[in-house]
Amino acid sequence: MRKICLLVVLASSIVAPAADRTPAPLSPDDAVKAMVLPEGFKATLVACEPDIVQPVAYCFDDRGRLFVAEAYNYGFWQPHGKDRIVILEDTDGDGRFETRKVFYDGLNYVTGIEVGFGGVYVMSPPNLLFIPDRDGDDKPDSKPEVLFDGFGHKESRHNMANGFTWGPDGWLYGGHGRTTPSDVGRPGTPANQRIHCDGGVYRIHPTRLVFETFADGTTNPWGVDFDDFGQCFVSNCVNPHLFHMIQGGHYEPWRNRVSSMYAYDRLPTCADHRHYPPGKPNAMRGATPETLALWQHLRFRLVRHR
Ligand SMILES: [Ca+2]
Ligand SMILES: [Ca+2]
Repeated sequence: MRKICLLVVLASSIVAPAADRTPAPLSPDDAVKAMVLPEGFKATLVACEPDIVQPVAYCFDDRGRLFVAEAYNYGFWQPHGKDRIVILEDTDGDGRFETRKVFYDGLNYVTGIEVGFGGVYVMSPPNLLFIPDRDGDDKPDSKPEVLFDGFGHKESRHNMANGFTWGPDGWLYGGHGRTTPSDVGRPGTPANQRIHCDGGVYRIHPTRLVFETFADGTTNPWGVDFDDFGQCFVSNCVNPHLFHMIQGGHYEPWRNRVSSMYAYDRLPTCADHRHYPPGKPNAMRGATPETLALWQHLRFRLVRHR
């Protein structure tokens, strides 16, 4: 069966100085044409600047519309941010999402979104928010509700909790990096009753509002999804890059993670992909690009290293 990848492609308006030998960015259409894909895959342009800027996460609602989180604050956490959630729609069905509306503006350091249960779930460390829109008019019914807090954001601008993906069990899943640990609970939860999370996969129950870790380990997983058999996979931003996650499992690399200190063994990557060629730790910083794509049903995330 022919598989079709939907890609969100951006083109930067920044023009490199004459002295800089870096080639100018491709136009969105040319960027799609330049992509090299596995056999049977096809890339099409869905949306581009100026309709979306700095997209950090996206999802589809039950009307086929595209919800995109724009990370204007990326790199500098601020108590009051400028991140946005925009809704794109392909009204004529030609594959280009040409209509755009801002659903919410003024969020801080958004790292994940998903729609469901009459609203939008947003990861915005230190908070996991729910922005209700139960009447479906694309206007928030109220200010964001803080479902959970305590997600780390001070130790690093990376490695934060992110998300989201609905699991086959109805829980909402997300990834969590190692160097920005969290102590999660409902607002007001005492410190000694919070759940520590320092890497791996977590999940929340959307109606009982329970948070729990699903698996420990990895380094900085961005992109959690399930195959047709309910098996969980993550794409990990740093080596190794792909893991098959089993509930309760502890995963490499350990990196002195307290939560996996007494594990009988730590599970390895399920891929033969290497971040660096053997014996050439800096080779990928040169001219050889390396690409890893994790197919995820209707979505996929692309991680590219140079
Ligand atoms: Ca269209
Ligand atoms: Ca509303």
